[in-house]
Amino acid sequence: MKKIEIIENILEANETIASRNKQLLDKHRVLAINIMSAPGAGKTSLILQTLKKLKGKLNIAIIEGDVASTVDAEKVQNEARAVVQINTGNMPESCSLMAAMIESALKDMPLDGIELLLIENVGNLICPSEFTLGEHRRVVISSLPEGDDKPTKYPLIFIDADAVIINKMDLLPYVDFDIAAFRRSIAGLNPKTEVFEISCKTGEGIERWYTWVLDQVKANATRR
Ligand SMILES: Nc1nc2c(ncn2[C@@H]2O[C@H](COP(=O)(O)OP(=O)(O)OP(=O)(O)O)[C@@H](O)[C@H]2O)c(=O)[nH]1
Ligand SMILES: [Mg+2]
Repeated sequence: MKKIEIIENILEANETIASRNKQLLDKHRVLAINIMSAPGAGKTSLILQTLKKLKGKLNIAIIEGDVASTVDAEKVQNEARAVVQINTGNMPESCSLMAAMIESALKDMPLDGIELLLIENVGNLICPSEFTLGEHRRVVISSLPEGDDKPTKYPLIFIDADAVIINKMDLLPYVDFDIAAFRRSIAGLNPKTEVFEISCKTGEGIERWYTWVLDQVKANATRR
C-alpha cells in the first residue's frame, strides 16, 4: 500500500523549506538578511542607502516582497546585482513572505556572484515573525512616527531580531517618541540585539549600520 504523507502544520512545512534555503545560501556563501517593519518604516530606503554605500565593496542581490506592484523593485534595480520581486497577492495568508517564495526566487539568482542578499519583507509587524525564510540575520525597523510602544504591542518580531533600527531620527523634534523608553523595552525583550538610531533621509547614524552589515558578511565568509 502506498503511504500518503500529509503536512498538517503550515509553519512546520515552512521551516523545512527555510532550512533548505539556508543550506543553499550557505553552499554559495551568501549571507541573507530579512528586513521587516510596518508599512512605510523605511525598508526600501534603508536598502537603497545600503546599496549605494556598499557598491564596489560587495555584490548585493535584493528580493522585494510586496502584496502588489513592482514599485520597490524598480527603485533598487539599478543599484543591485540582481533583483527579484515577489507579489504575495491580497490574501489573508499573504501578509508575509514565506520560505517557498524565497525558494522560487533563489532559482533566478546568480548565487555564485553575490555575497549579500537583502530581503525586504511585506510591511507587517505580525506575520513575518512567524515565517522564517532561511535567512541568517533578522532586522526590524521602527520609525519615529509609529510611536515608541511598538515593542510592547508587537513583542514577537523584536524578540528574535539580530538588529533593531530606529529610523527617521530627523523627525525627532516633531514627534513624541521616547528613545530611552523604546530602548528599555527592547532591552527587556531581547538584551543581545544591536540597536541603531538612523535617518535614511540625512544619513545620520547610518555608518554604524554599514559597518555591522560588513562585519556580518565577513563573519559568514570565514565561517567553517
Ligand atoms: N523623514 C524621513 N523620511 C523617511 C526616512 N526613511 C524613509 N522615509 C520616507 O518614508 C516613506 C516610506 O519609506 P520606504 O522606504 O518606502 O518604506 P518601506 O518600509 O519600504 O514601505 P513599504 O514597502 O510600503 O512597507 C518614504 O516617503 C520615504 O522617503 C527618514 O529617515 N526620514
Ligand atoms: Mg518598501
